[in-house]
Amino acid sequence: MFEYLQKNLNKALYILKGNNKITEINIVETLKEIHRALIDADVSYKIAKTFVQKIKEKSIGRKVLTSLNPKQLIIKIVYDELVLLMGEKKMDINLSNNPSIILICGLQGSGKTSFSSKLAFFLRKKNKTPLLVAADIHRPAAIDQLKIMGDKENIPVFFLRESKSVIEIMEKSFIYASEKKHNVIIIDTAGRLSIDQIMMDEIKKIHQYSQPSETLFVVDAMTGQDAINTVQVFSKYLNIDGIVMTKLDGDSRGGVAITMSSVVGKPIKFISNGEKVEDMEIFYPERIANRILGMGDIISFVEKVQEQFDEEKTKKIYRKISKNRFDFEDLLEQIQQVKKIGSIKNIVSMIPGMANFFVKDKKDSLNQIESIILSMTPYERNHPKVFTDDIRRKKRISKGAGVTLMDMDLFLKQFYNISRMMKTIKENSGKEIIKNFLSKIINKENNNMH
Ligand SMILES: Nc1nc2c(ncn2[C@@H]2O[C@H](COP(=O)(O)OP(=O)(O)O)[C@@H](O)[C@H]2O)c(=O)[nH]1
Ligand SMILES: [Mg+2]
Repeated sequence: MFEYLQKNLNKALYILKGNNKITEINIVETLKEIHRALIDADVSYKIAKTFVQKIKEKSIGRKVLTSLNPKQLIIKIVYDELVLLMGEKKMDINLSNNPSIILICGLQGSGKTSFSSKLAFFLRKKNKTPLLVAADIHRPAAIDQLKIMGDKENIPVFFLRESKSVIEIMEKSFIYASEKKHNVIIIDTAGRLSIDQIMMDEIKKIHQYSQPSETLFVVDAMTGQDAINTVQVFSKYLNIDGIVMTKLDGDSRGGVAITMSSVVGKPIKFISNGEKVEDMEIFYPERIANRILGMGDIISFVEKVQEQFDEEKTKKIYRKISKNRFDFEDLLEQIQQVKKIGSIKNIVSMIPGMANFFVKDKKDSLNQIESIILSMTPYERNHPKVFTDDIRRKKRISKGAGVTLMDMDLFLKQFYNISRMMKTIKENSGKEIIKNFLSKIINKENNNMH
């Protein structure tokens, strides 16, 4: 979806590889490339310029911490700026009313009807009972389209084939919804080729009558900068609560998606990337920034892993962490849990680049860590510090595990880093700690690739 931007930003960041200091000189080239990557991805000139300026201000003169290299530091700065640009936090839709009425509007062909059925499908999975309402009175085929999509997923669709009054459709659909106890009503409206008076009058009438909890405006990402203009014009007439951006699977370059919310001041709430009913997701600025920077969707990955984790064991580990006693035995347990999930490669493939790493690195880092720990005595497993400055011990283990002394040192360094980090997050919940812990491990491995 954002591969294009991802590829070019990574190229830009590659310049810093191997440098151990950020200077005015080596950053200039990088910033120039970042600027170019943004423009190529259809980010407006003004935004690209400000973006690069901010990266520059934040990076020059910054001390690079010993555990980071300059490239990692810049990635972090770019990441933070991207998240800010995209609106920072994900914005939920308001579903607190019963029924919650969601009004879907947008130009013709933007994807309103498809999105309406996708949203209904999505909400039903969240235990809602949505009703789809066909309120496009201009194209008779619009009813059939919504009906076919609804029927396929067993989602009821309300329509009045003969009616030419949107108000009548509203009125009757609301009565129907209350009889059938639908707690969400999704209204699919008619679009036009461009925003005109007739369309606006009609949508305003629907809006006034239905008093929606949520008004969503659907835009086609493939229309590029025009998508931004359309939202700006529309929201002058009618206050919208959020934007749905569709067709991000097309050859859209993603720039519009990342800049939309800061330009128009309204959040993107959903994105759609295909024609199938499940091709839709909530817009999470942080996760998308992660994907764009090739760090993959680490949070989604971690959550997926976490779902499979044994709550009891998690609690136990939490207790150990809070007593500052996380040791190799615990790490081994974590690794074995991750492996228990089955095909780690499958989960790992959610992270671009990560899959590559696993294929390329035949040693398979998890197995390697596991064999290192298995080569330790129980005493050593419970006393991680015994290895500090004890080269004979380290040699013995590395021999037993069939790894080099360098691998062993790298592993110990990572482990001590993780333990140090854990101390600082003691206040968090157990879940958070495991989440952080895993993403740290994954990040580490990912960082090795850069
Ligand atoms: N590839 C792709 N096609 C989409 C997406 N959303 C909608 N479409 C297609 O775009 C066309 C117009 O969609 P439709 O929902 O009828 O738009 P409406 O006129 O706004 O109701 C249809 O052919 C859809 O299948 C998307 O995210 N990706
Ligand atoms: Mg339609």
